Amino acid sequence: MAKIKGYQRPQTLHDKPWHFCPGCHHGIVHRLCAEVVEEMGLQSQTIGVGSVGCGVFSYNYFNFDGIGPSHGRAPAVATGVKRVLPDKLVFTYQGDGDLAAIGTTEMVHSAVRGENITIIFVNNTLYGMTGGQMAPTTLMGQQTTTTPRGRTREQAGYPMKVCEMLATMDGSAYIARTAVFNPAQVLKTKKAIRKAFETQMAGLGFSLVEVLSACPTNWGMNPLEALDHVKDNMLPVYPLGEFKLKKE
Ligand SMILES: Cc1ncc(C[n+]2csc(CCOP(=O)(O)OP(=O)(O)O)c2C)c(N)n1
Repeated sequence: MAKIKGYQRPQTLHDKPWHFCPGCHHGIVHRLCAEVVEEMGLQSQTIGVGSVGCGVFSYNYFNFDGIGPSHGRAPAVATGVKRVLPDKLVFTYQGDGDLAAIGTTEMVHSAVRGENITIIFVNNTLYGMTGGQMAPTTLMGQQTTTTPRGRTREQAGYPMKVCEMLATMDGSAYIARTAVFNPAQVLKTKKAIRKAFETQMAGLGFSLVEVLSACPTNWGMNPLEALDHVKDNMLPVYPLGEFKLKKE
């Protein structure tokens, strides 16, 4: 009788339990990055650049080389690493506070320069690690610890749409937004991460995959309610899809 092959932890992930809250999507996104690195045969060639936020311990989980930069500076650090070691796969792993607030300059200008790096951008619409403050990506009306009555236009303007913005830049080669609220979306996210890494290894330029993610703890929801929140409230503001696909 044929044996069913069950899920196995990739060699690119250490055998350690996650520190993430129940229902958090960081663990899924970590696993997908690790699986793609393994499937592309790049374990010994990969350098992950972490961030400050709930993804800060990525170097504890990824079983390949990694660097921990200061808050928001991951694309600048990745730029330096990639320029010195152009044959490596270099990717950053960043939250929306890290990428779209404190690190806006690094994110925008690495795309403007067309740096041949990849950004994995986990958008949970707030600062998770520090207790749920508003980020540029917070939805209109969303309650956070710094917008207890909901985000308003007068106080904080509108949600920042990173993919739409970066897709306009000549230096960007692959830009996609995905989600992980069901198995089909998880597989699409994995494909997008693979395309981004392939884009980099083909030397085509800057790539970014934004993954819409749940933060049940800071949203004040249980994990199932948080999945619905991604579908019902985040998708209308942050539509999924490929925004840029440079072939050569
Ligand atoms: C220079 C600096 N400023 C502020 C902080 C505090 N800080 C740590 S994590 C964080 C927010 C991270 O949020 P995000 O990037 O959205 O990631 P998440 O935790 O939601 O995954 C902040 C402001 C810091 N560590 N360093």
